[in-house]
Amino acid sequence: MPRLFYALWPDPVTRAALAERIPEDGGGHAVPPENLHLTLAFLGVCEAGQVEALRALGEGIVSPSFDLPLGEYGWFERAGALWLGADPLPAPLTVLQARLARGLASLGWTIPEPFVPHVTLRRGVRKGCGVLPPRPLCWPVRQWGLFESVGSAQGVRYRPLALWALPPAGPHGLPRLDEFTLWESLAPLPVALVMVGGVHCGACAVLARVLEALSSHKGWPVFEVDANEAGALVREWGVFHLPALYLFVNGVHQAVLDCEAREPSIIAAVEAALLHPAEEAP
Ligand code: 2AM
Repeated sequence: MPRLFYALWPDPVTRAALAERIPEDGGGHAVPPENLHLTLAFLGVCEAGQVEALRALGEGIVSPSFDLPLGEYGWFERAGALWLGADPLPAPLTVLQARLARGLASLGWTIPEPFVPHVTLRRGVRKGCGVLPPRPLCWPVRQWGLFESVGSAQGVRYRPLALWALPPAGPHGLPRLDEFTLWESLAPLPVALVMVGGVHCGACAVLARVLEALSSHKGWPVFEVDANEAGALVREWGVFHLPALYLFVNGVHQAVLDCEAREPSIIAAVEAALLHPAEEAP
């Protein structure tokens, strides 16, 4: 039965920078560079039949990318783990982890709180070491995934079962889409909301916050298209006032949502639109 966890997975440059910050004389043993990661949720041993539901959960959580500053060593006494911690904690990381924990709760898992984001560098360390703080490091977090921990004669290795990209954030902090990424991003999603907004549009900022909360409560992925950038898309869709809100089902336009920027109104509009055949493409 697989032993599973969700984690942020570093790019090769960040991985090398993390490896450089493993103290040489901390006791215990260093984590092999290829294993360095940041755990979002540890699930432990699972039934093989649960993997699909866990993969689907991750697939549906679309969060924007972010930069993670890492600048402090920390130590877990019980686990004997020496780690590198995040300070300050970027809001998109808190949001991603909270959405994952809520999704897992709905599948019956309880994820211990509080979430202490950390990259373990050495294990079996008996004493919190007095090493000086490392050179600060900024991890451009662009990818996360579901992993299996596999034991071997060479020690434990982590095998990705699914990897998901974190798209760049738009002007209002939602994952950004443009004409090139729209189809690829929306196709796997049974329900997705796309706001077309503008940089200096106050009503767009308000709607973005409502969509973010709604996404977290309902599990519906939300995106934004920057009207100033995606001119071709805006013309094709005939957008004439901002913000405009669209519902997509597996990458196919389902409806324009013409409703108040309040959670209950949007939920009612989505649920009503899902009962009807798809409208013609905008
Ligand atoms: P760690 O980095 O703090 O040691 C894969 O084993 C990942 O899951 C590791 O990153 C590890 O966190 C975490 N993990 C392993 N056992 C755990 C446990 N019992 N509780 C919480 N996290 C655990």
